[in-house]
Amino acid sequence: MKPLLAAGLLFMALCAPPALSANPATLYDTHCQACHGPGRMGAMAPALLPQSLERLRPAEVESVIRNGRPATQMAGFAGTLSDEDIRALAGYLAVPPSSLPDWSAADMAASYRLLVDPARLPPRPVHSANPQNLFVVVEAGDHHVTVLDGDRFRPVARFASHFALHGGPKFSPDGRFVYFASRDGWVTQYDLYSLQVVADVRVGLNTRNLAVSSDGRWVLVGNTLPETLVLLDANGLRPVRTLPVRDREGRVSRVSAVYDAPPRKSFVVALKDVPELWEISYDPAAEPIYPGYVHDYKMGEGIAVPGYLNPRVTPLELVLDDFFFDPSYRHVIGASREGRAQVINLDIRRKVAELSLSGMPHLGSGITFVRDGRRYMATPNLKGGLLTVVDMESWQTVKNIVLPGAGFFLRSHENTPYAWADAMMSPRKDTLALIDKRTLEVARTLTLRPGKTNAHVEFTRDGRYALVSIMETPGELVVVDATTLREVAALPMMKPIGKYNVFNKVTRSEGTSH
Ligand code: DHE
Repeated sequence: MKPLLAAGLLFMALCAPPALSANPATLYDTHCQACHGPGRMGAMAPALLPQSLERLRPAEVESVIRNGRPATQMAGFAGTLSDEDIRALAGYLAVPPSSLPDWSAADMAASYRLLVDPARLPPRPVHSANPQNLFVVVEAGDHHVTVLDGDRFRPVARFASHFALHGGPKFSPDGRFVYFASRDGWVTQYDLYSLQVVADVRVGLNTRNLAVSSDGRWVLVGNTLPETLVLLDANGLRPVRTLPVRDREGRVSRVSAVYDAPPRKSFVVALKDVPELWEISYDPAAEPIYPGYVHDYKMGEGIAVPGYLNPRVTPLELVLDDFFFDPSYRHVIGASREGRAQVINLDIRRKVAELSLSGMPHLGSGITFVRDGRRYMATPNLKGGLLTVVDMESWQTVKNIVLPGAGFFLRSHENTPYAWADAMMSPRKDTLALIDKRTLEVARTLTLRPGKTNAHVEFTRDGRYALVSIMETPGELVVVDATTLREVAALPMMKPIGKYNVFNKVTRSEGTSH
């Protein structure tokens, strides 16, 4: 090239206006839609709506677009998109779409997959592990689930799950089936006898959690987008009914949490945006008319009795972010994340006490235990680094136990004197505290893998071993003798989050979440 021409081209390049960033909606359609779906509603990859991304900081969203996500199919776009485009795309994803996304009965039906006819499932397990001492381990690192033999600590099966399972998977009363919910609204039924997925359905765009009825007939799923409760047939997951979540004035609300209350034969539902607590009876003999307010939902065919599969409402002063039952299931202990907590009697349907729980209680991880003949509950705190212990008769706080740091989860078992708490939200994320349930003191601390997140404990059915997640990618599942605290096994896993023992769950051990 002639020197003059080269200089001219260089001059033109230097003077040219910077490349304009493309329209972010067009960028989305070109680069993201194939995996993340039209309208950002999710397809083979997760939904990219603000509700789905609220746990990520804007800088993290940019970083994922730029660099991709390890161990997933999300590739980095650093070589394809300019910095401005990446910033514009991240900004676009943070804004709700112009038309409100919905998830209709037709969308649900279109997503439904029955992979095996429940009538053709084998009558007995196809594996040799004790079906009552299996663990289900959720691995968030590469979105898989491991089924683990709880006697031999060996994997029995491993399968790909939907993106971002959240909350505890729930079991059928006999422990044969396990049900998972993903943050993106997918619900999966898995058979622990034949080790296969039975059915799969997307019930919403953003889901809170699910509960399974104690008679094994129903699965109730609480959504935050759209604001609905979806009732599924537990045997094959066919959608039965969608309840819009609205209060008496018609204001819509996201669901905070739904749990099963076995002795009451009902689901109890806390709402995030309106101060109401709902109880939905699945007892066919439920009283047809409840005193007080009953939503009139014009039930579907064959469900004419308003008391059956129909919400009855307890009006509250405060919304509830999460809750916990007492062992009789007559009381709900509910808290807003700001730490205002209340005890609600489900029979007389009103608040009977207030609790002082400072910080940000995480009641879903609460446990109960008996000490000197009295029952106590203990709940971790997402802020403060305190474990609050409450007397369940007087509803007084008896102690705030200082932990190494703020944590998420608490676990114990009838056969161990210790409750194990993590400090995963703090700089001491590698430290577990073992609280003596007799003295309410931290008896000792335990660090299995220094510098790594040591969190979420679950016991074998006999309480002899504690299984701890090393929540890293790659991470490990470490098995510890609950008496000697010696490590007895370690299994490589991809960021194991929660693990759930069939027996402890179906028998509703006092030391585990329900
Ligand atoms: Fe969870 C359970 C709410 C963030 C892992 N979490 C629950 C439950 C609720 C809840 C209401 C009980 C439902 C159930 O088990 O059926 N979680 C919330 C939040 O409000 C919060 C703080 C913010 C949010 O993003 O929703 C939150 N949770 C997280 C996480 O960041 C965790 C650590 C990692 C993740 O996978 O998202 C997390 N939550 C868990 C786990 C359980 C859970 C592992 C089940 C615990 C159990 O042992 O039963």
